[in-house]
Amino acid sequence: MLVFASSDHRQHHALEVDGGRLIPSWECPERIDSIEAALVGPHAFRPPAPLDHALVASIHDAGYLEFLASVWNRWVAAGEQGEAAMALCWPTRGMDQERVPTSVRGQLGFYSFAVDCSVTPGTWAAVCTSAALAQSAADAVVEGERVAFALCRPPGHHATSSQFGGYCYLNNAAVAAQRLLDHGRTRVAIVDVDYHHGNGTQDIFYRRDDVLYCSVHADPTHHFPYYLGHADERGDGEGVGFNHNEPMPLDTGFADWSAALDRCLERVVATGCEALVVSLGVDTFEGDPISHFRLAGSDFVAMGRRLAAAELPTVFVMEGGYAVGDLGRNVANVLDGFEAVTTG
Ligand code: Q9C
Ligand code: ZN
Repeated sequence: MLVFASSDHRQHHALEVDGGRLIPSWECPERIDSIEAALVGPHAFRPPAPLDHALVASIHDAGYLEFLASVWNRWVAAGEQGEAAMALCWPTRGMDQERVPTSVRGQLGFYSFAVDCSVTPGTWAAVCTSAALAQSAADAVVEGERVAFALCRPPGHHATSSQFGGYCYLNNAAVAAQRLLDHGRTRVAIVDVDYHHGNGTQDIFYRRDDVLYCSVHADPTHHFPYYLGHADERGDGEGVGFNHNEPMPLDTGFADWSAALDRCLERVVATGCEALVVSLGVDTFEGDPISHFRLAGSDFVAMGRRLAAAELPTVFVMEGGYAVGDLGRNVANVLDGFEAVTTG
């Protein structure tokens, strides 16, 4: 399989607040080392093409992009201390959610939704390359590849058009889907198999009927991102019927999980999608340190087989997965399962 990858992700190594402590983020550079080590050999690595900033601007708010590009330098210029720029206050109920603050601290809250996500000196460079990987994998599929894999880091599915959070800054899956639409596909499906609901992806496409968003994830009643991802969220306006959520309980194993995936894939077929973007998180793994599903390593092979059975040109975009020691094998299993179907 074609794998789009870059070492630029190393420039991003953030901090997060977890359990009342400031720790190095679970979303760490070693994740990519694990995946690259498992994919080298049978898979062909390619660097990304330069990022098409107009493509990113069709997904994200102009003010947000300007903020992300400049926030680190502004943080330093404001005399702030420490290794990372982090938000401490957000415009929630009862506050003004329209007026953009002028201060860097005010803007950090305005343009984010969770304290698990901070900005470091190399964050902007890393997130641009991550989005470029998704763009390049989509281009490979446009040019006729059956499947391509974007080894994105940081991940993207929690990023909304104007907010970072959940380790995500730019929405790589949305970039890939939009690229496929811009090159002639009339309807694209995003199937999100990450443990967490992709609130950003859902929100970006919620009022549109050209992108079907389907997700199997931990019930937001109890799990991050808490405030989106319920089964009754089906789309709005033109987008009614083009959003499909499968919230699952704690300790869900592959039998129930894969039945939910199959319901998603039935929606993909029923809505006439011409291409598939998979938001590939493997934090559904039983050994994941921050998640609570029970998928075994071998289940990821079966996952890949089921995704291939949709018989659509497919772009895999890397999302979560934090069991660093097993991460590479779990990802390789998905790709191997997919290729076992497509190459007979
Ligand atoms: N105790 C993705 O998988 N909260 N993001 C973690 C840890 C945020 C996960 C708290 C989890 C975000 C792409
Ligand atoms: Zn996740």
